[in-house]
Amino acid sequence: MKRMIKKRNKKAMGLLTGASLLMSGCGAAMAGTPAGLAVAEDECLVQGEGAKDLAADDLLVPQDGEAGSKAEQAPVVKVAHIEGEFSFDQDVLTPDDEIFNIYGTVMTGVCATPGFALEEEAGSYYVNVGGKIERAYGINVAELGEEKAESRILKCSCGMTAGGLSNARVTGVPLAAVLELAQMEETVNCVTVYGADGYGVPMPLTYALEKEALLVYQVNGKPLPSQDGGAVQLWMPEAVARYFTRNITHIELTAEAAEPEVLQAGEGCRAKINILNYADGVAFKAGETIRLEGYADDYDVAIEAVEFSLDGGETWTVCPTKGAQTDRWVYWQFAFTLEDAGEYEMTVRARTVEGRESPLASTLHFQVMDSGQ
Ligand SMILES: Nc1nc2c(c(=O)[nH]1)N[C@H]1C(S)=C(S)[C@@H](COP(=O)(O)O)O[C@H]1N2
Ligand SMILES: [Mo]
Repeated sequence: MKRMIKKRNKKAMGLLTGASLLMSGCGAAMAGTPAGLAVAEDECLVQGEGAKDLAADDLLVPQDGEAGSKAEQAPVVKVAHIEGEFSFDQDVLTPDDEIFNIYGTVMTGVCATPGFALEEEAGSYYVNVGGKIERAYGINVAELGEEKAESRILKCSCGMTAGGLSNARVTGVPLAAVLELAQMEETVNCVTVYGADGYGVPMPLTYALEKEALLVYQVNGKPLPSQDGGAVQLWMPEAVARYFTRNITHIELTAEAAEPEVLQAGEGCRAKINILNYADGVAFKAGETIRLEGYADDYDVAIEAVEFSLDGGETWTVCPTKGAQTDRWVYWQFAFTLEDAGEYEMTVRARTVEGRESPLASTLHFQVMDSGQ
């Protein structure tokens, strides 16, 4: 199943906080682009070949009942080489109210702990550190943050479902700063960050330090909701969300016979793509600008292009995402216009710098009505 994230009809872009989307015509290099903001500079290329991985038949299979009945009434109009204005921005943030339930509500039982409560009780920033160290100690992460806090925009991507991706401004203390106080035995090669629910995933210590793991206590400027007293969450840049232990209570440093394997995302969750602002069945007017937006991401592998097809994968318009970074999502926007009334289906997929194409493309079935209607 593709659409794990509930679609919001006509979600206004104003609901997204943070930097606004910059529009740039494909081909038009942006002058005065703020530093750190990646903007597409390249022309979207139209590819003539058919889809390699996605059979056209598969793509046109309606995704739900509603689209199904409509698709039977009117055949889908195919448009080859759809042209449009493409842009992307990696600093668009997931709205606050969604960050804490994007996994918890939609994916209960798949990824999140069932029964995860969103209580706004005062949480504890106190984390204990133990294991193969000279002396165990406790530390108040928020207090340490007064000196050592870092704030950056990061994504959190579930490696077990095709949906489940958020982008947030997080504030926290580097794991390295917390472990600085530990006089570790030389054999230590593994760190496990435990939550109040006993959850913890062992990972190589070198990996956690190289990735610059953060002990986060604020997300989008707000304290994290806490459970059983814990109000700190581990954020691991570029890693699967299973490492993002919530409600941290303690950190254990151990010496394992072999370093634990680094968790990888499932194949079906790679090169994630989603259209976020419309649901199937939406109607537009002929000649009206249709603006689609959504995300693309592939963990520690950069997204190279977002690709659009309005003919079931026979032709693709390839929009490069030059300069896209791996620590944040690629939030894309594609604007186009259709002059003829009819039923259409847009298919969007992502391609990574390693050449991987989204195993699950995202589709939007929509209608264009005569402007007089
Ligand atoms: N304490 C605790 N942390 C946890 C989990 C858990 O079950 N317990 N699940 C992980 C998984 S699989 C995911 S996808 C993320 C969900 O992140 P969230 O805090 O945004 O819900 O939490 C991670 N952290
Ligand atoms: Mo997850």
